[in-house]
Amino acid sequence: MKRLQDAIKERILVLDGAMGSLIQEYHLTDEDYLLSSPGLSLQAANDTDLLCLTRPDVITDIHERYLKAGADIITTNTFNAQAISQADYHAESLVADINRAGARLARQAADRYSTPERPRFVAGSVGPTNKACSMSPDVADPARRDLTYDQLLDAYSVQMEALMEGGVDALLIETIFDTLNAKAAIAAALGVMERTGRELPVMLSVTIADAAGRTLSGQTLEAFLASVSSFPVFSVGLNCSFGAKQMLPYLRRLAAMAPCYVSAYPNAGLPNALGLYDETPQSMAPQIAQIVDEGLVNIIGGCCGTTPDFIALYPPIVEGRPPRRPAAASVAPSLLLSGLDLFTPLPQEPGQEPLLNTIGERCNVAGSRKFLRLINEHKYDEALEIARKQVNDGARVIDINMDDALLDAQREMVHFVNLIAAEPDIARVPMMIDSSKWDVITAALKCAQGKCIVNSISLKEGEAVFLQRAREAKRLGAAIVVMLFDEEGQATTYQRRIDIAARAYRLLTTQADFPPQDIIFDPNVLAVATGMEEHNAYAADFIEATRWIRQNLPGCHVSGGISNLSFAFRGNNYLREAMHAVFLHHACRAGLDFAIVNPATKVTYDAIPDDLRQLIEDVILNTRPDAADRLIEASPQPPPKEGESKAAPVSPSLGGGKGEALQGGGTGEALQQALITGNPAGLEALIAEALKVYPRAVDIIEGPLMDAMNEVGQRFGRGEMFLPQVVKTARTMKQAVGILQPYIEQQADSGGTTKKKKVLLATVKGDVHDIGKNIVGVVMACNGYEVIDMGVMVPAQQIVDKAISEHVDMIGLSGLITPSLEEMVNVAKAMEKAGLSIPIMIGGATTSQLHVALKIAPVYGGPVVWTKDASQNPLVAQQLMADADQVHRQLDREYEDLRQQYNQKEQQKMASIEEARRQRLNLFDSKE
Ligand code: THG
Repeated sequence: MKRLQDAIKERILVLDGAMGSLIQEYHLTDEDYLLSSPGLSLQAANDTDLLCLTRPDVITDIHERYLKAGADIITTNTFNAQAISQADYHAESLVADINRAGARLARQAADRYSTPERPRFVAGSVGPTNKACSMSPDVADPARRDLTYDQLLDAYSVQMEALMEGGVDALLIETIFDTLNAKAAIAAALGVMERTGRELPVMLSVTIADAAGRTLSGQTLEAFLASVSSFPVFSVGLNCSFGAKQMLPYLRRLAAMAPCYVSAYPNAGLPNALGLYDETPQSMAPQIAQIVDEGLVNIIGGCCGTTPDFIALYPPIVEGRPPRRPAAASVAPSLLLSGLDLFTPLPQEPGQEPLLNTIGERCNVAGSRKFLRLINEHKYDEALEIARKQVNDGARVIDINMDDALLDAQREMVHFVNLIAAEPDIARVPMMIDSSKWDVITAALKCAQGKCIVNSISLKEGEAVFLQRAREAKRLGAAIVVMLFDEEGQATTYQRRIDIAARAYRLLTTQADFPPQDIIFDPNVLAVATGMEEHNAYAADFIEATRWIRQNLPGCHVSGGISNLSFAFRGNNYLREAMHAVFLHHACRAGLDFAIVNPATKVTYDAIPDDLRQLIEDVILNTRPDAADRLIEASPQPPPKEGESKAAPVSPSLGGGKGEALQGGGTGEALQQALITGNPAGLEALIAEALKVYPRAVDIIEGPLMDAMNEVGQRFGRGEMFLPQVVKTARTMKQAVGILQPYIEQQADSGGTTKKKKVLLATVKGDVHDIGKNIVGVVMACNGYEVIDMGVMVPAQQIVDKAISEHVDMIGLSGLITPSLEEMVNVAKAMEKAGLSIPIMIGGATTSQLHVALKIAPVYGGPVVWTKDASQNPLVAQQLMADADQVHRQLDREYEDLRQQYNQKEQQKMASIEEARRQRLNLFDSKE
């Protein structure tokens, strides 16, 4: 027997007409519905799907009338047969039976009318349910949802499995009014097929809700198509709501774009004032003929108000007509994304200035203090304003990230994504769901009707996890960012970047059947001009890797988080923006087509003064080894605007305040000056002087040198010094310690303590970021510590074992992503269990003193110190080595205060949120 997939290539197929209007002709009574199931509510007398069980003769008769009329495909009487709709009738337990019976009745009827030349097919009817998954049922509470994706997925899975058991040839997901409901239905279909090992065509049919051609949930047809573009869809079409005439313009749009077969089954016109349909079979036929003549469809049929008399006129219309060919199979498919509107990447014209698809970075609790504060204080209206402003500033996609140690990231993400759905001017653009927690990403995707971008997956945890997440993202209808990490860690060189990209591409396209156009590689934008030579080639290598990826991995895209580039210059926004502009100028020409940026950025490449642009270009393109120094030296400030006086540049001069630091007179001061400016010239002489003043060489380190480092740390904290300057000072410190070393050793022989203290450093399990940790390593080594660096992704037990076998004096734990915070707690617990009490230093972007106080310190008996940045480590270490107990006691007091303050604030916060809620409710009450 020929399959549906073959028949549709040969001719236009006719689908049956309405079921409901025919059932009325049989004048059924309540008993007809309730016959076999006495437990049902009387309401069930409206539940026509029940007739599959109670009056199979009626349903069979209707199927046969449509088959006689010439329908090639008949649809089962199961439109509402899932647990969500059936709950209204207390008939949830009958769902599987209804669908199995419904499918069998249609199957038997179709088989009776099938001939080898003209097989008849059964499409299992799957309606949208009576609830919308992406809309709130309550205007006062836009984030509320009465139905979740997972509930829908479960309900549809039961329905579809039973339909398949009953023998349908295809699953028809119809009258789609909310794309999120449809995505759940498609995922259910794919899931059931995977479990049962049987594949069936999935047919989609959308209903348009307004004159603007949008669905009830607000998407344009094009946006809808983008939302389902990840799925293997057999056909897509329109049904219900409109008559054929009104449907025509939308059908043209659909047919122009749909990469699959197209169907249409319009109503018998628009319902009149009495809810009846005015079209007759004779008035309808010419309208159907026009649709067919224009070559728009592969399947044509009828919806509300149509009867076998209508359908009988359709076969002659399609007879001999060539079926429509799916659109544009010849051109390479493009990345399609959507919010309420369609997103396609901006066209890159050869010879023209490349166009960048900007992704707004500001809705990120890790990247914006303001956004973090607003989310923390539940000021969602203001948080939404940040999203809105980005869209107004030209963001084509918005990135959303709720990864913060003290937030319930999943709850906040779901809440925010749901809130955005109620803001059409924000929801029109696609979302990029940014989290290092996979569960947060999937939870967010289950709230979005548009096609989102997952940010991100990587090979960090190996191929199996990578592929599994890619498949899950695809099943949820999303495109993906692939960060160039592997089991070894982050790719920081050109070669590692392209090797990992090639491997990821091969795996995705061959093992996960992932569409190349839905892959966005992120070759890691890393901070340059940090003062570490190893970082000099980061930007240039990113650009070259981008070029290679675009030339060698067809179809895919490249993106990056641009603001990372200039982290070394925090505090100098003008310079940061100028660096971003120069970087983008070159990266775009190499093929970068997406970028996560601040869309409000004003500095453009052309507006940067030539000399400054040259300095920045030297850094970005890594053209000379002293590029970073020259840029730092220039300490660029924005060109003065008219009427404004130029801000005084910040210069690292040593200025008063720290009287104590000046102990040792002029010598100490000069030595400090040398350290703070990172200028090693004359260091030997200065130390020789100091050795005359200070009794012991160690005193010089513990006195003026440490004070200088302290001052550096504070200035860095105030934004008066940049990271490269800090690293430079650490290098000078190292030289100073090197000069002092022989003296210390000599004096140690006469009783001093000189054995180098050992510090163990590790980036915790699950995290591969090590740039910060490596800087700490350099700074600590410069300060005379023996550093044992265990690298990245280090399991807790290995840290404990190493600490014991090496008799280390302290441990530094590093991590950048939020899950690392939990892992740090694990490490502390493992250390406690092993009976250790050596100090732990905690550092990394998402770490905080509050998190240490709330979560880490309480599980460990030794001191746990949070270090704000690498400049702090030597100071903290020195204090710890001098008197750990005293530090510990002080920390305990500080942490206890923090915990109390936090608990108080939380209580106040909850109280004020509760109060706001009460006021809102009052508002609505009084409106009524
Ligand atoms: N690749 C991918 N995703 C990413 C990144 C990436 N997501 C996060 C990040 N990197 C991109 N987003 C930001 C957001 C803000 C900043 C940097 C990157 C930033 N913020 C300022 C700061 O920290 O100095 C502003 C601080 C404030 O306003 O409070 O620089 O690389 N796939």
